[in-house]
Amino acid sequence: MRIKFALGALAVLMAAGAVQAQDFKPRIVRFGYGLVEDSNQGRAVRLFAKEVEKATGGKMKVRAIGNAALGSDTQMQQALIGGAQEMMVGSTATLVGIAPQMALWDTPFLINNTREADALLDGPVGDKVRATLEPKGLVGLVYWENGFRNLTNNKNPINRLEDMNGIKLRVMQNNVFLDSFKALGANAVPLPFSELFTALETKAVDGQENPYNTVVSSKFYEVQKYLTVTNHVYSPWIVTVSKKWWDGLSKAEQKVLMDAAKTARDFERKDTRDEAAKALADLKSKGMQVNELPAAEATRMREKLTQVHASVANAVGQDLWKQTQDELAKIRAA
Ligand code: TK8
Repeated sequence: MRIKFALGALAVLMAAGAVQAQDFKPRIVRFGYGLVEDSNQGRAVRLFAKEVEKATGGKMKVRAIGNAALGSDTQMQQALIGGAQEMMVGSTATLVGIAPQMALWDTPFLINNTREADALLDGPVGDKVRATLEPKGLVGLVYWENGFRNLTNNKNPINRLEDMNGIKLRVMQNNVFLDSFKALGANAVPLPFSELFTALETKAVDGQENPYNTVVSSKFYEVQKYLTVTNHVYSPWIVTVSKKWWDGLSKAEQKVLMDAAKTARDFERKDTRDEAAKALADLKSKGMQVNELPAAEATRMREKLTQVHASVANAVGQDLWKQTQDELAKIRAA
């Protein structure tokens, strides 16, 4: 009885072993990201790494490399396309030059809350935008949360729209962001994220805009005095894979990466939201002066920013724009 069981178990193990040996090759995955290790991005990449190693019995090893040590978002994107790096997570905004439909996610005030964000990004619209990367040499696996963006600066508190006048504001390297902040009267300067802290520290720029989490993890509170709650846009991150490398993987390996990216996504969104809920109090205690815009001024800002909607619709195509509005209406009614 005992021997029979042991033999049976052995046969099962051998069969599983045979499948595994064939499906998973020893591989090193260089996975780059822009934020520091102690950030929502870093924590999620480390979870992803663990999941992949577990699922492949240690065959696939993920090297999580943060702090833009492999380059800025745009440099890493090019490395993925060329096949010099396997994976990354970063902004969708810097992908617009490669896949114009990504500009959809830069639309100010498109998404009102995280429920809408998850449903839109994980639904047919998110899938359609993601798919536009493949012909460009990138495979977009899933969206993670960067978050709702808010303004910080070192010049003066923003209480009225006019307070934006002449503020030298770093924006992501993307026309929608450039146009949006020009429309608000700021002097918008596109810069890679990896150069941002130094630019703020040396006062090459006066301000920037990013979710609370990043203001905390990147220690922008050390070099920025004022924070204005604007929630002007919800930014996703996207986990991407070099298509050159992806195409050489077995179906089982591809599935492991996709599953791990999803598990890490669910963890990351919760982690980001928990952290964001505490971040404002944290930033105040670190000495930042925080203000909410008076409602009338928020409306004025919103009106200025929604002026860029027509050009986003043009850039991404009217069909996709309409599908997005329809999808959002459905999500809001649900
Ligand atoms: C990190 C960036 C960052 C983004 C930005 O590499 O550039 O401001 O919000 O999260 O992707």
